[in-house]
Amino acid sequence: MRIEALELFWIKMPMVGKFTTSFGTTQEREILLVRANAGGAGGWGESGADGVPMYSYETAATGWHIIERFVAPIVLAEDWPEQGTATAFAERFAGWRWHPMARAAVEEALWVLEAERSGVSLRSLYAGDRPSRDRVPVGISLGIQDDFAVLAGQIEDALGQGYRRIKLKIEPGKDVSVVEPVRERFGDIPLMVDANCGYRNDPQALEHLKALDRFELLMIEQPLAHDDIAAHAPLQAELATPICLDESIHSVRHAARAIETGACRLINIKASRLGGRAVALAVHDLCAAHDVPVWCGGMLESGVGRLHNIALASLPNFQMPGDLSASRRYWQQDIIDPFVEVDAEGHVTVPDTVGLGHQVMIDRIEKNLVRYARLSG
Ligand code: OSB
Ligand code: MG
Repeated sequence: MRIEALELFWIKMPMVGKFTTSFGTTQEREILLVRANAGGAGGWGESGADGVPMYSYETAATGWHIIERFVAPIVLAEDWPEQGTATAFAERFAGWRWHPMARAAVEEALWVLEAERSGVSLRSLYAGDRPSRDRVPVGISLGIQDDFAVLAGQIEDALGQGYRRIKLKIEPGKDVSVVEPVRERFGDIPLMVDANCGYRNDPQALEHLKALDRFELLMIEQPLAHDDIAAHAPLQAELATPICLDESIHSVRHAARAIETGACRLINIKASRLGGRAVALAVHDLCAAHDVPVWCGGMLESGVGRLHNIALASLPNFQMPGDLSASRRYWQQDIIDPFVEVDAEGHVTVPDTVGLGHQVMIDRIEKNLVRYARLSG
């Protein structure tokens, strides 16, 4: 099979509210979407990268460059198997060390294209011969707030909407002072924190994080440097609270090393960070074999990336609620129809219709378009 064209859509969408982490604030999200076309069918994928390199060195612009110059020429020149297109792509590019988000966006598009052409759901392709679920529990990720009353209002709303777990962003100086009043006000809710590497230069990281143990959090996500898995092992040995790694895990090898050395007890899976569903699945399976639960992280995705995350999170070792919020949590008008909704029990439904499962609204993409290209052989 030949891929006739790869279309790139670089969009910029305002967020309904600003989102602050220890690495910066996002108010407007730049997103790179890819559509892969063959034989009248099209499949959509999304790069998790933003317009600014903060979480990752990748941006919408670097993704554009890598795909246009290096990935598309190969994708458009080669003959791909009709079944297993996306797997063949992942294998073809597995030796590329970097730019995982650019590769993941193309891989995602090929998964949906393959689902469309085979008349099956994305979920069934992602699951393969593994069992998968019809609905998955969701948590919400809340940014750093200066005003506790604002944060408390957001938590109250989220619990009212059914969210199964609350994640609070923290940084040195905004940890116990945030978690303590939340525990006092909301009691025993499922609660966790994410430091986004914020304690990497804190000489008192251990003391500061140990002070969180008494709040019985589900986990502390990525306290130390992204490039220092090893530093998390002695920290985990001292903490009662499980450490979950996000930014540090870019490969199956990283996951294996983190588990072996006791650097964490949980892993956050983002297919974008890992370079696609193929690696995400391998990390999922490795963790399952070691009894390490995983959960699905998010990158403030549009509906396209959100639906990919939801399909992935239907796999069995995604044992904890994922960052898979409703479309309206981030977007006034998401680019999919219908929007992703969270039900009263805090679940999102995993579509089982053909392809991505929701319609991608090209008029909404065009309204937010920064740059477009159609690359063909
Ligand atoms: O660390 O999980 C993170 C958003 C952008 C970059 C990194 C992270 C996040 C989130 C939000 O926590 C997750 C989401 O709801 O998409
Ligand atoms: Mg995180």
